[in-house]
Amino acid sequence: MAQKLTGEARKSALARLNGWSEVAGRDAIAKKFLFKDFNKAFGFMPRAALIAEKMDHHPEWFNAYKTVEVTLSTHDAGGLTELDVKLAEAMDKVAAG
Ligand code: H2B
Repeated sequence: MAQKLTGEARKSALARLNGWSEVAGRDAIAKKFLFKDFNKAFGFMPRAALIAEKMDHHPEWFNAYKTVEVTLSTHDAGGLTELDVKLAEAMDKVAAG
């Protein structure tokens, strides 16, 4: 099972990410993706979902109009792991087109 990220490994993993921040009060990261319109936001979701399913690592997310708010945490580990960082990077790539 993935290990919780701590210390230097956690610092460097978080430094790799763009626009993601640590969530207050829980060991998770979050990002609010802002798209041009609903079509782009909703188009992002199935593409990201297929990657998440392939990784067997799933986001918590919420769509409203052209925003998609994503929270990532590894439930099995009770906190942030490398899996969350990998999924965050993959989502950034999908969002960039
Ligand atoms: N997604 C996330 N975000 N955290 C997990 O711990 C997790 C998951 N565990 N997706 C997976 C599924 C696990 O429940 C299955 C059985 O592999």
